[in-house]
Formats: sequence, structure tokens, C-alpha cells
Amino acid sequence: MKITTAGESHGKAIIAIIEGLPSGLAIDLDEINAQLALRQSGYGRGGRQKIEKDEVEILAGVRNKTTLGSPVALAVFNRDYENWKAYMAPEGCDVSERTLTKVRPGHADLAGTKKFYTQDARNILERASARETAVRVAAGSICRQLLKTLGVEITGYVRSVASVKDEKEYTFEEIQKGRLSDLFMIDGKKQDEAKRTIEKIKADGNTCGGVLELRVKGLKSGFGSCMTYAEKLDARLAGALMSVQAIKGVEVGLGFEAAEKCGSEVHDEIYFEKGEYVRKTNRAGGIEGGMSNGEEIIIRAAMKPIPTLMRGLNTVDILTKEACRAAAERSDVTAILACEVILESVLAGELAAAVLERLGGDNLKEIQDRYGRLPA
Ligand code: EPS
Repeated sequence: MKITTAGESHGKAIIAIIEGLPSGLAIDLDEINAQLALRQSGYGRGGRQKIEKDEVEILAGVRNKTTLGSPVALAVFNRDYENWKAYMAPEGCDVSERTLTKVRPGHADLAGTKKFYTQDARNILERASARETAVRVAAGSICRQLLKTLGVEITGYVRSVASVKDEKEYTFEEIQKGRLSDLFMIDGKKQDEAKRTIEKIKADGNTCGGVLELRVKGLKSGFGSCMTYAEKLDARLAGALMSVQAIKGVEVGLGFEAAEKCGSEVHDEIYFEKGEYVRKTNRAGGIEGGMSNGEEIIIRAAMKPIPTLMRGLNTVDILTKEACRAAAERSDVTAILACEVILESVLAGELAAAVLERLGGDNLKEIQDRYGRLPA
């Protein structure tokens, strides 16, 4: 299974094509749109979200709410295109307006203008923009619906916003039921503190990131493989998550903490009780030897602060080579909740791909039968 996206932030639409989905998967459109709405929500979002109201349109691959086994094509149309078509229309437009030459540190602007040989970073930023993640959420939501038919579920929450950290540990169910709508944190006091911090950062014309934790429950052992490096599940999931704009670090289980501890404090001892293998800890985060081991998958990801700062950072105008402040028209202070929704979706996409690679199968029934026969 493969997901490809296309589309510019202020273009007509953003598009995804999912190849390799089985036939017979019931598609819940309301669920996709609920995920899209969640992605638009959260404390700290900026002006663009007041313009957009993301809804998916399924263009191909689904008939009567059920997949056909053909490529599924999805579109999320950009409402803001109406305000931008004079500068963005593929059929012809004015490219001398809305140029961006005061390149933003931390964005794709400078490296992109050199690589794609242009003097207008607009040609770069339109595609590099995190707007693309709307359709990744739509595609991921379909993959998540596939995983759900196998009993695999995903959740997650925000562990920290800037320097405000929640260091408690939560169960899957506590996360699913307990995350709060403003920032997807679980501890109300911490979330209030995080909101106050966001307000201060906003007043300063600045931006901030945070840390997210993702969990996968119900995945049987043996997905991914120790046999080739490209198949290792931890490498695949980390790669997928790092492909999301602003993600700068990913750790599985204890992650970086494992480097400071001794082996006895890191590895999860194995017991055999009542006819099955049992672990009493899950420091590995559900992946050993590049394969799922049947325990919950636990991943943390670090999101950097958004690179468009209202106060602007020192930079250079690429036309004049003069020092200036980086361009800023509007920006989110943080999109940490959106990022959590996006990462769950991207995780669903990569897991679904790993599951389908192992199980094969053209229709959902075949896949469910094969999954059912696997050991836990
Ligand atoms: C983004 C810049 C902003 C964000 C955008 C990502 O858009 P604009 O330039 O139109 O204000 O709002 O994110 C989204 C539009 C979205 O839907 O998440 C960027 O440069 O990455």
C-alpha cells in the first residue's frame, strides 16, 4: 500500500491517492471529517483556520461507501484559493505579486529556492506548507478504519508544550478518555499552565512546539522484520513520523533514556504463564528486533516551534542580499494538537502498509482471516 499527496497550500485543493487498499472496506465519511475538524482545532491556531472548513471529497476507488480495491483518490479543497487564485491559478496568474524573498529560517524557503532554481520562495513554501497534512489525515483515517477491522487501535496525547511538561504515565484507556479538547493534554492544571505559556509566547510574536506520545494497541507480533533494514518497523515508523513538517525527533519506548541505563533496567524480561509469554514491563515500546512484539507500541515525537514568527527572525532578502526580518503575515503560535492528530494518521498509514505487506490479500475478508490465524 502506498500513499502519495499533491497540492499547494493556497492552490485549488490538496489531493491524496492511496494505492493497494483491499476491496470490501466500509468507509465512514463522518469519521474522516471528524478527524479533519480535530486537526483544525486546538489552542494556539492562527487566522487561516478561520477561513478553512476542511471536508474530504472521495473522487475515486469507493462505491456505495465501500472500497473497490482500486486506487482511492481524496481531495480537500482550499477555501482560501478564492483569495489566491489571481496569484496561484495553474491556468495563468500574476506571479509578480505575493512573492516571498525574505526567507524564513527554519522553513524550506532558502534551501528550496536554491534547489528548484527560483527567486520566489512562494514556489517552495506552497508545497512545503503543513497545509498538506490535511489530506494526510484523511488518508490516514481510512487506514485507521482498516486497522480497526483487525482490532488495532491508535491514540495519543500531548505530553509537553514548550517547557510545560506532564511527566506522568497513562494507560491507553486513560489517554483515550482523558485528553482535554484545548491541547490534548491530560492533566488539567498542566494544560492551563500550557495555555498561559502560549499566550505569553504569542504576545512576544514567537512560536512553540512540544512532545507528543502515540500508542498502538492490539497489533499482533511479527509486523516489520529483522531480516532487512528497510523492513524494520521502528525505522519505518520513525521515518514516516519524521516526514511530517516540524517533527525533529522520534523515540520508541524508553528511547533516549535507554542510553543512560543498564541492560537490566531497559530490557523487558520474559515469563511463561498460563500457556503464554508474558512481559511485566514495556520499556521496548512494543518493538524488538524491528518487529512488533505484541505489546502496546509507544512512540514519542518532538515538534519544533513553527518557523513563521510574527516578530520575524534575522535573515537576508534573496533578491537584494540585504539583511532584513523574515516574512510573516499570519501564523499559528503552536499547532501541537493538530500535530498529534496528524501523527496518529501518519502512523496509521505506515502500520497499514506494514500489515498489508505481510498479509497480502485483495479483499478485506482474506486479510481478516489471515490476521486471525497469526499468533498474538
Ligand atoms: C503554514 C502556514 C499557515 C498555516 C498552514 C501551514 O498558512 P497561511 O500561510 O495560509 O497562513 O496555517 O497550515 C494550514 C493552512 C493548515 O491547514 O494546517 C506553513 O507555512 O507551513
